[in-house]
Amino acid sequence: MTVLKVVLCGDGGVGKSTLTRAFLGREPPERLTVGADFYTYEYKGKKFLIVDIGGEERFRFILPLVAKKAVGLIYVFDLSRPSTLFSLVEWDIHAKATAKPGAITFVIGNKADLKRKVDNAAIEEVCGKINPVKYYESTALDRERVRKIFNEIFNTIASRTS
Ligand SMILES: Nc1nc2c(ncn2[C@@H]2O[C@H](COP(=O)(O)OP(=O)(O)OP(=O)(O)O)[C@@H](O)[C@H]2O)c(=O)[nH]1
Ligand SMILES: [Mg+2]
Repeated sequence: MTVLKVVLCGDGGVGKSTLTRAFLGREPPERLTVGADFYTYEYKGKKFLIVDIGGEERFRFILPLVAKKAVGLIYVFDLSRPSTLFSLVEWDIHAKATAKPGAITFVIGNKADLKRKVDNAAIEEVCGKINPVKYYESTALDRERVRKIFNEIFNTIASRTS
């Protein structure tokens, strides 16, 4: 069986691990991700390898290695920290350098429960450069919605890959 790789990217502390683990029905992470965490997930007869990268600068060297041949890229930023949105452009360039050509990309603005400091124009500008299939907003406080978003993402990836 082919394993379809999906990589979560984005700056440290934006909530990548919290969202991933909520989707998988697990407890929130106890601390920042060191290097990368790997999870397997089966859906519609397809097996996914979910790679949750540590967003800290010092782990950035891992990205081209783990993004290799990825079919899905999920970019997460923090709606209360504008710099995390703008840095997605860099994440995108480096992830797409080794991901499969045409990798299916999604952007998630997380921490919607906090005071919003990113305006829609900025999100549109960044999404214009990245060209995601869809943009979502989430908060880890609503695990049900997080699961919905991720189900939709994996459904899209599953239906567009063979
Ligand atoms: N208020 C709020 N806090 C959140 C949300 N999502 C995550 N957090 C908190 O943000 C902190 C960082 O979350 P992580 O999931 O570890 O972030 P990460 O992107 O995996 O960070 P790295 O592993 O360093 O890349 C934790 O204290 C979480 O509880 C959210 O939607 N709202
Ligand atoms: Mg993490």
